[in-house]
Amino acid sequence: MILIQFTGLSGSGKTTLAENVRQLLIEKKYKVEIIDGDVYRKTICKDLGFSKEDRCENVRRLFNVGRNFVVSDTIVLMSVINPYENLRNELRNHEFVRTVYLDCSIDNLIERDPKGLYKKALLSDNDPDKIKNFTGISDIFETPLQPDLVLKTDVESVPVSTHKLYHFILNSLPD
Ligand code: GGZ
Repeated sequence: MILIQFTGLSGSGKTTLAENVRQLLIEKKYKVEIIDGDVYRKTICKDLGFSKEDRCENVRRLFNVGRNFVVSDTIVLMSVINPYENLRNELRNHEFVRTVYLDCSIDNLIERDPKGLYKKALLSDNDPDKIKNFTGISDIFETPLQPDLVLKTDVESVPVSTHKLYHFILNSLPD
């Protein structure tokens, strides 16, 4: 089966699109597993923070979880920020991996900010509530140079992005 490595900033729609597409695929009787960074950071990745080293370790651990599902005939949706081009390329070397970039402008993310994380990332340095090393604000997100699919989640609606992703996955499945 295949593993979709999402890449995109916090709030760009990774979780929403993964859940929508999972539902559609389940209706078609496919086995689907969502591996969400935010969820696994509370379990097997709870020792990890947001340094470059920890983010890479996080993505590698989740990928190893994912590949075990791939061999058992499951479509894996790996929903993580996944900010580094080198590491994304390392994963791309596996023929069962596809890269989907959720492209959303930082202005739009700051405006939406459903969890209030951007607001906290933008606080002044001496504020105790400030989130440091926040991707897109005070930490790097390297624009993917060779994604297999780009979804412009700030200009297209959730149903449109869901539809595109769903058909992309169906077309990517092995015979
Ligand atoms: C980025 C952070 C940070 C910092 C906490 N930078 O949108 P969310 O809230 O629910 O999911 C984000 C999650 C990022 O974890 P990932 O495992 O996807 O990141 S990575 O691939 O870079 O390892 C966000 C929240 O954690 N969060 N602090 N500093 N996002």
